[in-house]
Amino acid sequence: MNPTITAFERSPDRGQGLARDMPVRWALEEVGQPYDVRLVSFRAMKEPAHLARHPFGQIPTYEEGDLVLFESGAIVLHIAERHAGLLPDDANARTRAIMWMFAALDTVEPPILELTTVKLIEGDKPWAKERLPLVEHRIRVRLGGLSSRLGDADWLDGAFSAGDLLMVTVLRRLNRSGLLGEYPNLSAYVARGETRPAFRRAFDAQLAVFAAAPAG
Ligand code: GTB
Repeated sequence: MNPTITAFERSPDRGQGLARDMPVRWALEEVGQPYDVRLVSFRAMKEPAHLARHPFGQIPTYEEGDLVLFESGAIVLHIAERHAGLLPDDANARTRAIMWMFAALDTVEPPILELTTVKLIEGDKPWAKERLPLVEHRIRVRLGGLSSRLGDADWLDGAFSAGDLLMVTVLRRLNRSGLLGEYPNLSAYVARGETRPAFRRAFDAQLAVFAAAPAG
């Protein structure tokens, strides 16, 4: 039986692939695992049936038999551990790939999420203009470190891994900010991820959901 994931019935990103079902879809596509999708509205996410799967009433969730998971990073790790293709066989290299998964979500993403907050949620606050450069500086510090480490390599540590999948997912949030363009190797890294056939299939699938959603 295919696993079932949940995704927005109508994603606020209008199909840009920025919602967190995207890394889960991408991981499933990379390993060739077909999946089903249950679409949920913002209201349904806060109802008991969904809260039983996700204590915070969010997407994505992942159901596979008796196993119910939330947290996109944990779901990607589960997929990577159960299938070949997203984690190296060598034990040390495998641990390093998992380290990069944490680095993406724990170290690189937080200031990037702050940028969304300051622009979209706090944009009308009198202090937002002053806060923006501080947040951008914190992002540049992270991008600088990542850019130096990546150098002219294709991927973070040898072959493409779940670490790259999450890092590219996180960096894509900067696509419209102009910040990524200051680091040509990181722009190329994201583009490399986005041209993977599995990424394209995942992206097209979530875009098709948005395209089919009633206008709102
Ligand atoms: N840490 C959790 C994970 O990685 O799974 C975070 C899950 C999460 O933030 N889910 C969001 C959600 O369900 C959707 S992805 N929000 C509804 C709620 O909390 O009520 C976050 C997201 C939302 C919108 C955009 N966008 O419009 O660009 C991008 C990302």
